[in-house]
Amino acid sequence: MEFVLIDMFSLAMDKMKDLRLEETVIRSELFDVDGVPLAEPIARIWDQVWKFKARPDDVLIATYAKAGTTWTQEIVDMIQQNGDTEKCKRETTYKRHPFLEWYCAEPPSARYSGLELAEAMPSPRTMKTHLPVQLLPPSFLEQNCKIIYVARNAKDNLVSYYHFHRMNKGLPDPGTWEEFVQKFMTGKVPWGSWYDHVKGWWKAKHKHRILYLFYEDMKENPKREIQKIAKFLEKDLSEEVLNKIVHNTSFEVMKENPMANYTKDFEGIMDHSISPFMRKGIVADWKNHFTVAQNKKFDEDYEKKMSDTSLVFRMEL
Ligand code: PPS
Repeated sequence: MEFVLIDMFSLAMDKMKDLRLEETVIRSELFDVDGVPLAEPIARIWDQVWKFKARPDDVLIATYAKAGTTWTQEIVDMIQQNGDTEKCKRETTYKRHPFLEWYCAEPPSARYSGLELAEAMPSPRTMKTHLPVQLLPPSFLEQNCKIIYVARNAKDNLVSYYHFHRMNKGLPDPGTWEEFVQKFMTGKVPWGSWYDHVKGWWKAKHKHRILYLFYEDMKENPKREIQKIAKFLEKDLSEEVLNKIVHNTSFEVMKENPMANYTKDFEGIMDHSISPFMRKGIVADWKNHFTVAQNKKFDEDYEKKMSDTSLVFRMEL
């Protein structure tokens, strides 16, 4: 009897917690900025984002959301700190590297302005963005900043984005899995079309200082890809430091690192009990989500949308 009472009490507490979250956090709407849907707070400050002044020694990590940003951020920081894990734990990922366009005023516990953080940061700065290349503040290209772009195959990117929408109340409601697949295919998701994003940055890499990487290559051979990043950043790493970076940026280690796993950020916005930020970190998880019919429809549409690019993705290893 006692057990039943306690259980009912905890259920009631959970319910109250849910209600509190719903009351304080209203899921964001999307607003069109030059044809790209962005979260309402970003659209509101768009003029300031566009006018952002990059400095020549800035490094920018650009990705479509859920393509491996946080992983790349940790790799870059570890390279810059010459493998010193303590220095990399000075702050959470979110604060070490300003998320350029992200703006969130409410709730106060999750207040964040990427612009303010970046402007106050001494050089050399490393920043993150999910903007498609046509919305990148022009100063980054004018200043010839180094940009690392990471792309992930569409199906795994979609799966990761779906679970992220479920757990992150800063994003619109994803609807059902079926509905979300449709939204992704039509680009009606934050930061817009995956297809335009990966193709746009791919085209830009021919003209600008952009290192274009793939999540699948990083999974296949992290050491090789970390070496590529180090070379791009003009950093010499000893074999010992390189191995240390490989180890400390593995999914298993990062999942347990509170400075990289987002458990210390976005209190009341991200609910890791619904789906952890560090969810699976694998290639081909899409096979556990797509039905045969969904896969067929997706492939047909994919072929059309990707027919005008030389860009090729691996959907499995
Ligand atoms: S965000 O919110 O856009 O910045 O998310 P992002 O960091 O781009 O992507 C999150 C996904 O990357 C996985 N991840 C990793 N995979 C492999 N190795 C490491 N070290 C790693 N760190 C993060 C994370 O688990 C998310 O993918 P899914 O498929 O959801 O697990």
